[in-house]
Formats: sequence, C-alpha cells, structure tokens
Amino acid sequence: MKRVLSMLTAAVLLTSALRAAVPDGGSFSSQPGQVDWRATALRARTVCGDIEREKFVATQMSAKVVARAGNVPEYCRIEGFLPSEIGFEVNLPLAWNGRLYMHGNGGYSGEAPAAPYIQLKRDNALANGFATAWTDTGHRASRQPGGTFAQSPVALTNHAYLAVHVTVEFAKQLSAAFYGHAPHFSYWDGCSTGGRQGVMEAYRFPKDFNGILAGAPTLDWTSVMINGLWQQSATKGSGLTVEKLQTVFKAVMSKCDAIDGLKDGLIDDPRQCVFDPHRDAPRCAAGEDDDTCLTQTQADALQKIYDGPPKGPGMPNWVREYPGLEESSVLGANGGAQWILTRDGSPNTLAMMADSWMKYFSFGNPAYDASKFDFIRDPSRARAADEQMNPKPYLKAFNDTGGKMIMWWGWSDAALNPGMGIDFYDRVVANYGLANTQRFYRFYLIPGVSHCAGGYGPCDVDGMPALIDWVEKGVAPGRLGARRVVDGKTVYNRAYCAYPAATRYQGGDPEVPANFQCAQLKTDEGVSNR
Ligand SMILES: [Ca+2]
Repeated sequence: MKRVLSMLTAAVLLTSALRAAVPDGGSFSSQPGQVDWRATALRARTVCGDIEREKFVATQMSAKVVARAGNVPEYCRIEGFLPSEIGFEVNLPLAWNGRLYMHGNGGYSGEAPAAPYIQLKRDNALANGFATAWTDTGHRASRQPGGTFAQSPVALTNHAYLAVHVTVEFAKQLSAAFYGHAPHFSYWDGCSTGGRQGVMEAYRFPKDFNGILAGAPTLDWTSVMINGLWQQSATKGSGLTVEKLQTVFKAVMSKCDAIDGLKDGLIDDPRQCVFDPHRDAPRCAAGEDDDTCLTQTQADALQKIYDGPPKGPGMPNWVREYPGLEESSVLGANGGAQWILTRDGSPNTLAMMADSWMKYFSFGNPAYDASKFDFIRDPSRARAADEQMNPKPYLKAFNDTGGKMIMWWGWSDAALNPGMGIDFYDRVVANYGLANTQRFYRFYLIPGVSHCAGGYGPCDVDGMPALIDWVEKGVAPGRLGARRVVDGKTVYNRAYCAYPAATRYQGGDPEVPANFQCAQLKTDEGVSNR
C-alpha cells in the first residue's frame, strides 16, 4: 500500500511538474505589428458538422460549433485522433483571417486539450481571427505520466517530431474543406517543449510553417535533465533555501545591475556578471545560519550551480547557470515550478522530470535509480534519445522555402539555460554565416524574464507581431520589443538587439529607443550546403 501511495504521489508530482513547465499565452503581446491580422475577410463555406462526415485520415473525429464567448468568436471545433493515437484539436472560426496558428506543448506534453494554458493559447489566437491547431503529441499524461510513453518507439517518434507534422498537414486539409482554400500563412508558436517542436519543424519539415516562434526551446533534453540532477545533488543537505537565494539575488543585483551602464534592476548580459558566492554574497558569522547569509557549505553549493556539472565526455560547456536567475527560482513563476530548490527539500522540478527521463528515454529501465547518476561516466551514456529529440543546426531547406524563425529566451530562465540557445545558434551560424542566418533566423535574449513567462523583467515580448511582419511584409525584426506590464499598465519599454549583437545604453531617458544601440560583433561567415 505504501508503495502504491508513493507511486501515486510520484505520478501527481510529475503531472504538476508538467504543468509547471508550460508557458502562458503572451506571445501575441500587447503591441500590434504592421500586419492587421484582425481583419477576418474569409468565411466558412461548409457547415461545421458536415466536416465530421469527411473522415480524411482521422481514426476518430467530431466537429461541433462553439458559440461566441467574450472576445472569442463563434468557431468550429474539430477534435479526434490521427494514426496512431495522435490526439488533435483544430478550431476554425466562421470568420477567418486566412492564417493557421499552431501552438506547442510543455514538459513531456500529453496534456488534455481542456488544460487552461492550452485553452488560453487557443482562445487568444481565435480572438485574433486565426484558425488554430494543437496536438497532444500522441499520448495522454493522465494515462502515461512523465516520460513513460517513451517505452513505445511509436509514441517516442510521435512525440519527438511526427505528431506536429501530421497534425499541421491535417489542419491545412480541414481548412481547405471548411473555407474552400488552405491557409495563406501558417505559424508555429511554442515555448520550452513547444520551442523545441518549432525548431524541429524548421529542421525536419521545413515546408510546414511560414513562420516559427520558438521560445526557450529544449534543444538538448538530456543535458537539461542532467543539470537538474546536478542541482539536486549540489544543494541537498546544504541548507540553501529559497529565502537565501533571494538574499543572493539582491547581492547579484547590487554587484552587476550597473555593468550595462543603466541601473534599472536588469542585467542585460549576465555572462558579463562575475559573481563569486564566497566573496560577493553575505557570509554567515560562525554559528549563524539565517535567511540573510550563506554558510561556507551553501556558498559551495551555489558555486556548483553556477559551474554546472563536470564537463567530461557528453557534457556540453553551456550547462551551467548565470547569476541573476536566483529570483526566478523562488518567484513561483511558471505555475509554481520550483527550479533549483524546493521549500521542503524534495527533488526540484527538473530533477523530478529527470528521474523519468533517465528511466524511459536514456536507459530504457523503469527500475533505474537517477540518484545513482554518475556525473563523470554517465552523461555520454544517457543520450539514447538525442538523435530523435534534438533538432540539428541544418536549416537550409527552411530558408530555401522562405521560412522565418524568431527564437527568444529569458536570461533569468532557471529551467533552461539560454546558453543552450546560444550554442545552437552559434552552430547554425557556423554552417551558414551570420548574415545568411539572420536573413531567416534571429535570436533574442531578454533580461529578467523567467522560463517562457514571468520574472522581474520585461516579460511582454513582441514575438508574434514581429514574426508576422517578417513573413508577410518582409520586414525583418531589428530590435525586438519587450515591456514590463503590471496590472495592465506598462511600467517601462525595452527593445533588444538580435544575438550576437549587444544592446548598449547610450545615456539619457531609457524610454527613448534611440538611447540604445546595437553593438555588432564580427563573426566569420561560414558556408554549408546542408
Ligand atoms: Ca542594468
């Protein structure tokens, strides 16, 4: 009985970890772009229920009209399953702006379509006139929690890349049947797992989307999972608490806020912040151990988090954390996810997910004990799923079809280190050169933003408007707008230069865009035909 209970507890915890790892619905931002996508000039030519009789390739399908509610217009909701076991939802507004919007998953995916953050994304897009599509990626977490589904090769392939592809193809067919023509433009919007899905589409199925918005993509799950285990092991028994991390955050800010030239509570590039927990955080006096200081042991633990696991075989150099994310581990952002530390000392969110990853993705052994993970020997052995799960930096075909991709990342993301994005982008640039890459793929790093959403910085990011302008007007994004909005009021505005350029403050009013400039860095142009 005790074992059953502990398994149930583990299942519940994993499910909450999944929920914790998903983004909110901020991608449309509060600022419109140049394209007015709210113009819904197109009308349905078919009765919603009639779609149900055209079975297409779906193994199960229902189609029902959903009445207008608030700012969400009347639409036809089509849901069912595609071979095999790929749950989908396609929503077609009766008055349509001619565009398809597909949104991504979180964590191990397998969400129910009724999950609030999925509805939020869907409703937001419908309110803007888009048809929407979504897939559970081929399994349901309610029946197969965490990574258990990866025991099935079919389910693993569906989740890794296939489900999104077959769902978007099907959504285009449904649009053609319902409106009399396929979407003029198709867009992807996802963060975390959803970001990975977007980059994967650009790599594997370059014709699926005209525009891809990829927030904080999990480009290398195995490394992220190892880092979760590392942080758990580094902090265990150290007495480091979330309150102490808040103290550390204040010390980081007082040391590094001004290094970008503007004391505004943001560190524009935390890589420039040299912070030594032993020297720069308040040290507890002998025999003292309260929230306002670190003991030697706690400073050691924190240093291990900044350093990341040992960089032996199979461990990329980017796996570490940058100062300035301490606040994001304790804010309760991301649906209460507890990155780095938990209040009760139980495994943190990533470590909990890593337990499942190691069992079902890495070692194919449900009895595997992740607490025994060897940080020197095991990283290169844990990569059984990398080939399927990790997108590769070959995006020539996506560029050739005219596709555009914006990737963005919060510098205070305590779940997924933005270094993972820098590493990937650098590899793409090594293949195609910076100028060629920036013609179709740009990367933005936003300070003070936590994992996909939330944080203490400008979390309202102009992802979709910038992407749509780029795809439909050919207006490449320069600096990407982002703002701090509290209770519906804008506190301040920022705009960030595309990586690898730095956004440099020139003095004067930070609300005036001209008071910032992009400092371009020279990068060798590479050549690749892949
Ligand atoms: Ca600053």
